[in-house]
Amino acid sequence: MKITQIETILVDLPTIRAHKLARQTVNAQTLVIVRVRTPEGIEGLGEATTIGGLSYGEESPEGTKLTIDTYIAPLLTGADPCATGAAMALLERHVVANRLAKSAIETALLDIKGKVLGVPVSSLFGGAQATALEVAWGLATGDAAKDIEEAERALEGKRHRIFKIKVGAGAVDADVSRVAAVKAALGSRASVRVDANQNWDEVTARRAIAGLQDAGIDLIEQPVARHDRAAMARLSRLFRVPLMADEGVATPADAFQLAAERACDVFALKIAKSGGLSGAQAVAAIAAAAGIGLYGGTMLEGTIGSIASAHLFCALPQPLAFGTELFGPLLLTDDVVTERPTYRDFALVVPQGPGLGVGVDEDKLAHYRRDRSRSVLPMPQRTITV
Ligand code: MUC
Ligand code: MG
Repeated sequence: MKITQIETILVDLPTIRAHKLARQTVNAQTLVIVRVRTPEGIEGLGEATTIGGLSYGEESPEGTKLTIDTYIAPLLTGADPCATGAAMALLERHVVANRLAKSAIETALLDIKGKVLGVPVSSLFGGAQATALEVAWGLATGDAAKDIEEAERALEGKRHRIFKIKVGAGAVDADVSRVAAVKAALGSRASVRVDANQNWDEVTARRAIAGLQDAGIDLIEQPVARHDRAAMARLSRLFRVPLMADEGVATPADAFQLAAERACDVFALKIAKSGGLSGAQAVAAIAAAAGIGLYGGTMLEGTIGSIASAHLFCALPQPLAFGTELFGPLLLTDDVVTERPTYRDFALVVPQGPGLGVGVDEDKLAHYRRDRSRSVLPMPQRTITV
């Protein structure tokens, strides 16, 4: 079997509400959808998605498309799509970094391999150990009352009972009060965490974490700059509440350094950051060896990227002690797949079909692809409310 075509499509999808992070507000997500084809008619799907253009990570959606079209597609054309390790090693030799692009490609190859073997992608990583994964919701309205209202609705509908509040944009004391108000309203019915997305310096982080710990917050995500492992180490020694690295842990080498310096307690695992499922699996292995906890993170991907992550996460030998945040499909008003994911009893159900178990809805893809229309308005008659 050979790869004969690799197609990349930019897709713009609006979000259900503004999602306010420390450094950017997300009103729409741009997904790079990758379709890898073989002459036998087997197609593999992948997705590369980042947050806020170039304001969150080093790769933009447009740059990712260009990288795949110009450099990766010619390298892989003619290669065996089922030899996923060999294909990724070839990319590693010829393409430096560009991990979003590599993640989308590896996902598509694994989708083909799963379809050829008639097994779900999770089987290619040792087999699913869980059929569903607990999913947190990101509270990012920037307003305590609105956050509480959202959280109450999620609890009521058994959708989420873990909430991650975005902080770091405003004054530190106001952030702490806002988070404390949400935690006070939800009490022991929910786990409340925060993500500062690198936006505090160490002194500000010390002040914030002291207040957050007192308020009963369960996890502090990336309080300081991603490169500042020394500050992370000092902060994690100072406080009882666990510290999680997100932007600071992408590659296995990052994971090794953080583990060696014991600079955090938890890793946010993301296939996009690690250049694919195998890279994220290697990060997870380092976490297991070092006694570091795991959280299944997201780049706010749509269905394809979220389900790819779920296949790896459910197969990891070390359970995700802090759950996952694969809520991207719930934040988007619509998607380009035939079936959007099922969320029930606080968890995302991992599809059981061959490969990813996800198909493309050609009408929706035609509607949302950027080269057809620059509009990001949802298809009014077909929008699914999740
Ligand atoms: C991040 O840094 O965690 C994931 C969930 C969310 O609300 O924002 C993203 C990025
Ligand atoms: Mg984060």
